[in-house]
Amino acid sequence: MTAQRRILVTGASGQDGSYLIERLVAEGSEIHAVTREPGASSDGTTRHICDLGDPAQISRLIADVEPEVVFNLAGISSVAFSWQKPIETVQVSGLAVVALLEACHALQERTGHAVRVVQASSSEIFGAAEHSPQVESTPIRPLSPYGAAKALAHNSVGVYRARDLFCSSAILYNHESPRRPDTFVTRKITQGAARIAAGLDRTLSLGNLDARRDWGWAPDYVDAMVRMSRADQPGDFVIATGETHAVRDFVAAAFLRAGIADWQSRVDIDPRFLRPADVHEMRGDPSKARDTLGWSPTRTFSDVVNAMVDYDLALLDS
Ligand code: F7E
Repeated sequence: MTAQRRILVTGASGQDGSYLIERLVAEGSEIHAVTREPGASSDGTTRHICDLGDPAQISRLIADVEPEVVFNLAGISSVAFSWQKPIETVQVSGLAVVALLEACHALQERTGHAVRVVQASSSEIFGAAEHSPQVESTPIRPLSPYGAAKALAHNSVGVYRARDLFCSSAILYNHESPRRPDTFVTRKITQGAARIAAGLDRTLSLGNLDARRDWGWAPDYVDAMVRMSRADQPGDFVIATGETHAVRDFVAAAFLRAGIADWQSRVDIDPRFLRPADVHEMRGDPSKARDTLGWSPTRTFSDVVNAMVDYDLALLDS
């Protein structure tokens, strides 16, 4: 894999954006980091503010920066939140991607230099999938506003690929790390378990414990997207571990790591955390990524749980 020169990363302040930028800066690339609001600039990047709700701002940004590679990691990433803000979700996670692809295509036409785009797609596009595991050709049937927005983006990547833009979709399954916000179930659980172990809280309130997810390690998924940006051919790639666990398995493993064997007495179900519709099981088959990109996950489910719990215990200690 060879490093590219000028790279633009949207969603720079998120979990994946932060891991990606650290890696690309270490490789010596010129990084343009895009965020919605002004904030401290990460070392070694040029910071840009862009409102993804405004297609004109997106085209101006691409025309000004003239990137060789774009990683689009921005948008609303919480499925739960997308039920409260469905229109905003479609704007920033769907329509904004069309604007971005159009701007990259226009840049390529104007300069004659190829532009590569990697879109952070999602397993939520498969929603009501009839079969597990899902593969790249599994029918797209979203069940949430988030999934519908991501499906628009995903399909648009296919449209622009047919227009000779090198653009790829990483169909990312759930991927976690200590940088995950606690609006997602994994971090909520690991923080909750650590707080209960430290005597700060008595119980943790959750929603659907039966949902099964294919949980991987976020830096691995960032590595897959880098590989996609440097591959010979663009395409769609399922990025997953191929294994699922129920939310209750995550709870049990996290509490045990925090030193609490009887998690049942510490967890209650609060209907506020149930969703109008929730995909029961998502499991991806990453064979294409393994065979084409040489990618495979480096951490198991237990590794992920333990790393997150250990981080949250240490955080409370300090
Ligand atoms: O929920 C259940 C919830 O919010 C996982 C995003 O990265 O992955 C992520 O979306 C499961 C669901 O992630 C609570 O009902 C139970 O079944 O951590 P989550 P998600 O919705 O799967 C996909 C692939 C993405 O693309 C998204 O960007 O856990 N659950 N109790 C709960 N979930 C939350 N958030 N909070 C609870 O209290």
